[in-house]
Amino acid sequence: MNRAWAIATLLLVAACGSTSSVSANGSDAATKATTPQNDLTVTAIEFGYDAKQWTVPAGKPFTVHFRNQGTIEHEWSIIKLGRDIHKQSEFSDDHVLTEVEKITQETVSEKVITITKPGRYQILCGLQGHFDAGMHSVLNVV
Ligand SMILES: [Cu+2]
Repeated sequence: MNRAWAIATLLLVAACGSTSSVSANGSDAATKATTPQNDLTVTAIEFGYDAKQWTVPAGKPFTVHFRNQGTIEHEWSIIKLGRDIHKQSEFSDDHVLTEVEKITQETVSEKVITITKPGRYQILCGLQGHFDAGMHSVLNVV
């Protein structure tokens, strides 16, 4: 009986071990993208962000740590639901729900944001030409 328990425990440990090794080889990023986070680190470069999507909880504050590792200014703007743009020329400040204002290279800006309404929000850099160059992602609020 004791021996059987010992084997069961070993199998459990082995199962946990294999789960974490799966995380290490890439599914961690995918999980992070779909599990609500209340602490986001976002990195910007020319011309894009380090993730295609992030997920945050609805109605609760989350903190964005916005890092610019590019060589020019960038920003992280959340677009109002239903106001997604498809090209830069459609963009105006009127589309912006809230944003981390533009920062220069090698700087970090932090902002605490609460979005009450769940949905799929477009994220973009509104600086001239950056959207058209591919600088946009998605924020899922769940
Ligand atoms: Cu930009």
